[in-house]
Amino acid sequence: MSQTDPNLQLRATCLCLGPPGSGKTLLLKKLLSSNSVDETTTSVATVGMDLVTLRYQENQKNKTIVIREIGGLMAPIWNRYYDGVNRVMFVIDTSNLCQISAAGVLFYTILAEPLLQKIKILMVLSKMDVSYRQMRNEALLMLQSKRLRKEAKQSITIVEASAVDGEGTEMILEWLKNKEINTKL
Ligand SMILES: Nc1nc2c(ncn2[C@@H]2O[C@H](COP(=O)(O)OP(=O)(O)OP(=O)(O)O)[C@@H](O)[C@H]2O)c(=O)[nH]1
Ligand SMILES: [Mg+2]
Repeated sequence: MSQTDPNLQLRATCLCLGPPGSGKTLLLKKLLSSNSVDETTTSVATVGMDLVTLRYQENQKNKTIVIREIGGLMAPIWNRYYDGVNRVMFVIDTSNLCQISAAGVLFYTILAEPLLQKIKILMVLSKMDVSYRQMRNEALLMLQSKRLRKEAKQSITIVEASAVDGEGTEMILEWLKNKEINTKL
């Protein structure tokens, strides 16, 4: 029930962003098909962008969500794709604390972007299968997540996830479908 369709480019209203190697491609693959990813699955850096189309049924209607992943190395030109966007999934690798401040800078840039003041943001703490709680707490502290959630204009939801064991994927799908989700973070 899923496919990547280059003709749907203009309708991508959700962006998937985050530093290089933070786990965007693998997570999107997992969202498309939970059986397609396990610990042996590998991915290559996204040069340019990828489109992912999620299809599902709700109240007997067919619905489609198009997500555009733009590779972390493309961060200087992410802003070319902000027009018409109403959601951003921002993926941060919590197992790599060396990258947290770079992730923070990119995240703040998104929060400050005039075109993105009214969007919903999902901060995805990825690779939880190789991270652990203390690292996650450190990451949230370094990102000043509590303050951000209080002060940012955007609604920010935080979720822990793993493309390898599937943690958090249900919540991400619910968020994409615009359902309220309750997270402990
Ligand atoms: N253990 C573990 N490894 C992961 C997970 N997600 C991604 N990886 C690994 O992390 C590396 C980078 O993953 P990608 O999904 O390609 O990262 P990306 O964010 O798409 O990177 P760019 O496209 O370069 O911006 C790969 O070697 C993946 O196998 C995860 O949840 N757990
Ligand atoms: Mg990628």
